[in-house]
Parts: sequence; C-alpha cells; structure tokens
Amino acid sequence: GQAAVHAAIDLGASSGRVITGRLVDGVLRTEEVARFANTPVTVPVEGGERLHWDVLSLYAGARRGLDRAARDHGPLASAGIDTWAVDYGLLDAEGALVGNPVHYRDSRTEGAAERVFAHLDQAALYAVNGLQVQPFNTVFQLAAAAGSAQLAAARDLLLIPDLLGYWLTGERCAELTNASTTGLVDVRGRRWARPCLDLLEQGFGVAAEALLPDLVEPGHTIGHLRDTGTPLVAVGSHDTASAVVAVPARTPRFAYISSGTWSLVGVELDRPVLSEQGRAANFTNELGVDGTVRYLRNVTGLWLLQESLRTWRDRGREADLPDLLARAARLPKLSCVVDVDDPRFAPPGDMPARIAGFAAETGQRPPADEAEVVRCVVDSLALAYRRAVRQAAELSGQEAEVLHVVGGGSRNALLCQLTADATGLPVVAGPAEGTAVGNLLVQARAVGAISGGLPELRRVVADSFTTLTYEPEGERSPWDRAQRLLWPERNT
Ligand code: LFR
Repeated sequence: GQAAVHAAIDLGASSGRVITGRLVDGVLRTEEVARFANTPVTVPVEGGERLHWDVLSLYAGARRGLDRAARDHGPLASAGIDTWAVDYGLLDAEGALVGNPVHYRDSRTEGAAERVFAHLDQAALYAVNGLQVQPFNTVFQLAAAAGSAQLAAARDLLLIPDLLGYWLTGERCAELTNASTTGLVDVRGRRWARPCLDLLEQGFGVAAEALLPDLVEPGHTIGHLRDTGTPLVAVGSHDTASAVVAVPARTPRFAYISSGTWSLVGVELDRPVLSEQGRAANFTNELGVDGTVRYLRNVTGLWLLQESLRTWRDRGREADLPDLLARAARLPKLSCVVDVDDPRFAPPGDMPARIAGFAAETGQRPPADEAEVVRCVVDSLALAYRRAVRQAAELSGQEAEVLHVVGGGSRNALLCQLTADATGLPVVAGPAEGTAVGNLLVQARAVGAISGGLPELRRVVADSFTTLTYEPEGERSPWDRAQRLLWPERNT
C-alpha cells in the first residue's frame, strides 16, 4: 500500500519550508512542497525601533504548505514544527496574540543579562540551567520586557513552534528541547526551574510560572489540526535538536556542526556537563530528543555571508554566492581572520565594514573586495569550528573521530574542506535539510511508522541521503598561528 505521508514545517532565520516525507523500505523520501521568505521587519517604538518576526506571514506560509502537501499526497499521517529557539509570542486572556514576537537580534536585551546576574549570580544560574549566556536567551528577554504593557496583558507565553502549534490545533504546551533554550529549565530534572521562575517573579515582577505552559517531550501528540484532524506531533521543535537527530553517524564518536544562519558545534551526551571550565568557554547544555544533551557552542555562522550579500545588494552591487566562493577558493588561505563571535557581528548591518574594522584593530590588512571578504569569512568560520570542536572534546571527555556537517552549510564545499583542514578530522557533509529530516523521523516514530532509538533513526538517514566526505589536507601550523592571533590567552 501507499506509505504514510508526514509533513515537517521547518522555519529558519531566513526562510521557511514545508517538506513531506514517506518511509519506503527503510528509506526516507522527502519532497519540498513549499518555501517562503522569512523577512524580519523593523518598526519605530517610543524612543527607538524594534526588530520583529513577521509571524503571521510565517503561519500563513506554513498553512499553505500543509494544504499543498495534502493536495499533492492525500491526507497526512502527521505534522511537526521546528524553528529557531528562544523567541516567543504572548497571548492575552482571550488567547489573542499580544504584540508581534520580537526578534532575538533586537537590541532591547542590551544590559539585561547583567541585570539578571545582579539577582542570581551567573555561576548559580548555570548550575541550574546549564545554558550558555547569549543576550537573547528568553530569561534575559523577559527581564528586558519587564514592566511593559504587553507583558502585563499576557496570560500565556508560547515559544514560536508552540505558538504555531496552538494556532493549528488550539492546544498549548511547551516542547522541552526548545524550552531548554529559555534559561528557565532545570537541565538535570528536565522541568521548569524553580530558582529561575523565582528570579523573574521576585527580581523583575514577571509572573513566569503563570505564563509558562506544561512541558512535553518530543513524541507527544500536541493535538489535531483544526480542519483535517491530522495529529500534530511535538518533535525536537528547536531546529538544532531536530538537526542533530538527522546526523547520519555510524559511530557514537562523532562531533557535529548544524550549519545554517548559526553554526552549532558540539557533541551529544547522555547527561549535562556543568563544569566551571565549560561555563567559562560558554558551552551550553541544550536538551535533545530521547533524553540526550547537546553540549555545544554557538558559533556565528553563515549569517556573516548572508548579511554581507545583503549589504552589497542593497548598494546595487552584484553578489552571487557560488561565484564569490569560486573566486575565494583561489585566494591564499588565512590572510585575514576575524573572531566571528565578536558581539559587533551579531546585529543586522554592514558586515564587510565591521570585518574591515576588526582586521584593522588586530593589525591585519582588511579584505579589499567581495571575494576577499568571503575568503576571510570562510577561513574565520573554519578556525572557530576548530576551536569549538577541540573544546567540546576537552570539556566533555568525548573525543570525535569524525565531524558531521548537516544543514545548508553542508553544501558549501570550500567551507567543508577548510573545516576538515582546520580540525584535522574527516568531514561528512549532508543532509542539507537536516532539520526537516529530524523533524520527520520523530513524527514518523510517534505515529508508529518506524521504531527504534537514535542509532536506528540515524541509520535511516545514512541509508536515505548521499553525503560527501572531505579529508583533511595541508599543514596544521597556519591554523595554529591564526588561532593564537585571535585567542592568544587560550590555546585550545
Ligand atoms: C539555530 C538556533 C540556535 C539558537 C539560535 C537562536 O537556528 O536555533 O540553536 O541559538 O537559532 O534561536
């Protein structure tokens, strides 16, 4: 008979897509049925401006994609949603959206982390939530929003995938993998963390406990789509959680890079590592599917290229990424490197100018044209990956023998080769649609179309998608030198 059809709604920082999947003889066949832009919008507010997600257009795009999937393939056996983390929508007493969700790159969180640490010491917070400090963690966003009229009107807080799920089914919940990025989850107990809720209530007057819905683990059925009755399954609704499910590893000794707007670099563990060294290196313990922990570092990823391209195009210059990468590949390696995690690169804006500024401050010749900027970015990313992969092994005690790259960045051959060269590890690239694949497999398992744990799901990925392997080439010493230039005090 016909294999059941599952639909993944997968929203990234620059686009959303709906991808269907069918399991046929242990092979997952996927098809992209819809793709739509995700274009953040800046609007004025009192005393400044605010960067928002256009969440209604994302919902509309997802809806259209589901309709399209059902028209093309007949009734869907299940659906699941994953998106970026940390951001949320607020609902009022009638269940109506209060204001438009704020983008994590908005500047309202400036200084918020410091205000939170004045109430609960940074190390004490890490001991509970195991989370890296990023200015945009939900706990800091809520501290920044404290006292606002919108927060006062709010009765529920839903993370973006849970918000879309509510609109599709009428049911409210908080999926755990994504909830773990809020800073409000007890990383060992996998439940909302009392000290963090108290911190928001007592320090900032934010009624966090009343706002947060019940937690559910991936695999839970959230509800049924209002029109068709299709079950909506909680997947790893944090895109990175879904991406790591789709790592086609054949050995437990692997490291990964989930490579998109961000590059999430780390290892998978069965329990958190809450060491002081890990905290100091800003390593995070995010909760994964099947009780796992993603021990990783956020490295600023293809964002640098995306924003550079946007800058050039806004100025009317032609900027074709494949062409620029081909030119960059012919340039000498490591002639200019930047610390991609420098905070100056986080907000939207003129990346080539910021890169030039960083180069000048560190006594390097700034890139002279577009191809040189692209070369600088890919070299710098590979260098940051090298450092993060080594730190992950050192801090977790789990050495990797292979580095898997999943996500859109796995298509960037120059970056993959440089990553192999820099890390000294073979890089296995693919699948590029890792987040959607992980999303689909967790749904399929929840509705009984497949069984097994993560090794079995990963076997399906390995059997379903071709990957490319890049072997390390060249000397390691230029990478050592570049690393010492950027991070002289720390030599891992
Ligand atoms: C990747 C990601 C990262 C998270 C960042 C912000 O898309 O989800 O894991 O740190 O976006 O939410």
